[in-house]
Amino acid sequence: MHPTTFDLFADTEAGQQPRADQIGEQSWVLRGFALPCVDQILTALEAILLAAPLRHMVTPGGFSMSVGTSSCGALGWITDRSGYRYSTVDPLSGFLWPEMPEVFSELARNAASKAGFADFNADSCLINCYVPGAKMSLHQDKDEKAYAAPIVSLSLGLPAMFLFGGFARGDKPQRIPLLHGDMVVWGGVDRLRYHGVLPIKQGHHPRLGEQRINLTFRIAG
Ligand code: MD3
Ligand code: FE
Repeated sequence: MHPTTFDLFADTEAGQQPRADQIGEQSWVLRGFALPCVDQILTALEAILLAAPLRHMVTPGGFSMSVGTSSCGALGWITDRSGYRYSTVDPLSGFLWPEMPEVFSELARNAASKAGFADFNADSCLINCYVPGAKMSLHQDKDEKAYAAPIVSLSLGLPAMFLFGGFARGDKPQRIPLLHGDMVVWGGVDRLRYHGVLPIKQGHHPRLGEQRINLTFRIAG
């Protein structure tokens, strides 16, 4: 499938080319959508990671994830030997996850709205940190209570090659490059598609150094 592309904004700022690429029936890449507020996002993110540091969680099968993770919001996604689930408490600290900053929830709501999903109120933000070589294998997101709401993501730092598959693990995925400031909204019929991230390539990002951070906003509860 070839993505269709069109201008998102009437008032395109000089030097930027905000646009939307349709990658599925109800899935959109909003190129550079977060760039205007990326400094505020990173400031808020630093505070969250002081309270709830990145850690390498263990899958039910006993493998340590290559991606470092944390969360903010009412619910955080966790995994350990007993399974994948959402928890109100950070298992590392025993305290509630840090609150979701308004700049996070507003950005996610605006992105969802641009893609046609009104009133998106995320109760969970998963923070995934990739260093070169880290990856995420093809999987479906099935730990949320309802699949009606979309999922919204923000890519920061090093580029990634996102894999957007079909409804069976064996379906050949599309490869979608994601850059610093890009947002993706997946919903409706595309919500249960297989997806993953190829190993991140070596590189240096002027703002984030040798890492990619992905924020995934969901209605989990
Ligand atoms: C596509 N994270 O945490 S963005 C995940 O870049 C995850 O860290 C990736 O997959 C990352 O589960 C991809 C999030 C994402 C989430 C759900 C999806 C992409 C999706 C559901 C359907 C299709
Ligand atoms: Fe996922």
